Amino acid sequence: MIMGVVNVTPDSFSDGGRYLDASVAIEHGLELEAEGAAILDVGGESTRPGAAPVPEDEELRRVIPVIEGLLERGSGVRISIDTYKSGVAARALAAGATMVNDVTALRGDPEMAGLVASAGAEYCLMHMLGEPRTMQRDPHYDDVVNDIKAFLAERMMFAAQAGIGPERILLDPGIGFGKTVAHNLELLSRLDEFLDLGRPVLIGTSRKSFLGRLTGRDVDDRVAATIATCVLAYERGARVFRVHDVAPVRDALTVTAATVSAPWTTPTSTTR
Ligand code: HH2
Repeated sequence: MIMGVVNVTPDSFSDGGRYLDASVAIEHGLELEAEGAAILDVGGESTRPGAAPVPEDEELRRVIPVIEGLLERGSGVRISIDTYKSGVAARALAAGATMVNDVTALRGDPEMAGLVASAGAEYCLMHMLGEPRTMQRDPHYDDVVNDIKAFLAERMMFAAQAGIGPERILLDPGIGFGKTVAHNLELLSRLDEFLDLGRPVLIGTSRKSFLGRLTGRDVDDRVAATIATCVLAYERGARVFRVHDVAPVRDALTVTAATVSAPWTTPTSTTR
């Protein structure tokens, strides 16, 4: 399943300012849907290291018209709201979103767990070390995979106690959120270990800076690098892919999925 990113922000690290206008963001979301996104993740606040916090009323002003507009224009896919604020999540769910993507894993707002529980929403539980302002300052783990697995397991228990059953949870190790390049690579390489937690794994590598560090490419030129990580993550068991470039990732994952899942069938005849 591909989750297409719809950032309604002036300052997101890769597409800040491009979709700040609601009508442009709606068009963009519909385009990602036509390219094969099964989920649209609408966000009104950047989480990049050092990003400025956005007041709730401004975040609402950015995201609610986009969610409403997508549905008015006939969007038929799931809509996820990328926020840690319960007030924003509540309005987004009322407007038609069905999933909350909260990078604080229920630690950012004490009202979030109760809201998600009572709304019956799906919930993406992501690992982040510290907070966006400081997370990239010398992050340390004893064992990056085991530490993050323990964190996600604890957060799943917390969610369950609040009434969010495990069947509604997606797990995300949080690529780039308080991680060095080496941490990100180890997480990808050992991604299959997260399957022990019994929930689908979501991965967000799209255009991220570790890909720039490895390839020397600017943020707009990291599609090939993003595809490499998605293909590898699929092979290691990830099933939800949060990306900006839906069409090329979809092609790559279609071929990957057809290749790794026996029995092999041929959708259309091919001669070479
Ligand atoms: N990455 C970003 C934002 N939200 N959510 C999840 N679950 N997983 C991620 O890896 C993830 C996320 C960062 O990407 P982007 O939205 O493009 O940038 P910004 O935070 O600057 O808006």
